[in-house]
Amino acid sequence: MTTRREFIYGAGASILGAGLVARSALAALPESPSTDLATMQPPSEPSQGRHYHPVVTLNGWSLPWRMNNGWKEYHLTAEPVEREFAPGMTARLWGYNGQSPGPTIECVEGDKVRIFVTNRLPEHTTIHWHGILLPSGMDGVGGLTQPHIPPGKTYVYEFEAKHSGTFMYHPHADEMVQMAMGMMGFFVVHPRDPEFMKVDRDFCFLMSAYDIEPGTMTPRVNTMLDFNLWTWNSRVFPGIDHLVCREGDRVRVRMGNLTMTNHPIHVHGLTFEVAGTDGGWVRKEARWPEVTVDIAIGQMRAIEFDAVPAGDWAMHCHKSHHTMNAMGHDVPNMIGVDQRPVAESLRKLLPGYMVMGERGMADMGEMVMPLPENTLPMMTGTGPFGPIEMGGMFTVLKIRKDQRPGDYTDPGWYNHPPGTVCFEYTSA
Ligand SMILES: [Cu+2]
Repeated sequence: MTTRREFIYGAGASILGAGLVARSALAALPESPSTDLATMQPPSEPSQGRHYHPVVTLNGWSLPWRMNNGWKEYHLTAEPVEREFAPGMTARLWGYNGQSPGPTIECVEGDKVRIFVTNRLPEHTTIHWHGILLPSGMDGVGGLTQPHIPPGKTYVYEFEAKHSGTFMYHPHADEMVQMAMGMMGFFVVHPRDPEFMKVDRDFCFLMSAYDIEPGTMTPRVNTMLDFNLWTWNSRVFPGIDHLVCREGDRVRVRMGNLTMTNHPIHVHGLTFEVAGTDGGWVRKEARWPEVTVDIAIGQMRAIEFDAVPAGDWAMHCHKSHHTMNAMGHDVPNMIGVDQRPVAESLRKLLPGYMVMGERGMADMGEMVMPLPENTLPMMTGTGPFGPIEMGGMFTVLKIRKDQRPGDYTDPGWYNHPPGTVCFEYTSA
């Protein structure tokens, strides 16, 4: 993908610069690149148009664009996709350009943006540009501000990106189904002055939730609240990218919530400020320090912090049911129940039957038990000290002294200085 993106950005710059493109080619639709990868693509500096510092989409990528007579042109294709939630589980979703969420769209304040939307779904759709100030007729509400885009058709949205900030896109057509199927994406408008609120690393992800019965691949779309997979960019722990930083970096994390409940996002090891909301940037004197920010349904928040000190710091939703995977929801509460007599008789019928949960559920973090195909353990992941016992909306903020600027590769687990790890008490 990286090569492809560089090719598209680079080719656009050189060919347009040389004035060699025929009018007919410019009148044609821009390419609608696609990927089947769920791995983070490194940020790609723009080679044309106003300069900006690109964002990094966890387990995702940004949509290439081309310049056409002063317009930035993008091409989204709404279509059925397959998304790996974590190794061992893949879902059949609807998304854009090969993935759910769709690619991040990046532009600069003042840019004139033209977005072609091709519908390859079995039903009609639209795209609403959530939070962006634009003409009413470009707002993407099917029936209210435009006719729906029928299957097989391409519609065009045109607007000027008037203010910088953190936005999202999603359908406003059969919304319950299309959002439950994973149709959404991030939209970042960078400030006109690249030095304004400049950061060293600028991460983004969208929260979405799915109800996928273990052993199946397609979400149940009528579920209102009882989802069993809580995702960041349609990924669950341990499949979510780590946020890798160099010690001392100024870091921004942009988050949007398109689930049906709020998510208190908690970061260990440091304090942060809410630097941006749905409506724009928060003035320095109006911010206060936090370690948890609650992100309500439909909201976006951009938090900022100095990446200090070095370590492996958990970052997760603080609703503990949102840091578990699908297996957890139908397990009866057995805490304090002596199951041994029952287990004895059950083993006669089911050899190998295991007693679970009578001393809590931590056993499940290390238990190797047969799972239905295409599902994930409820509590999973292994760290340097043993099972991490998490799932869902959990990842690790990795701050390292020797991480190179701009390097997002995983540095491995933190090497704790001697004497800084908690230890067992022995009377000796
Ligand atoms: Cu949550």
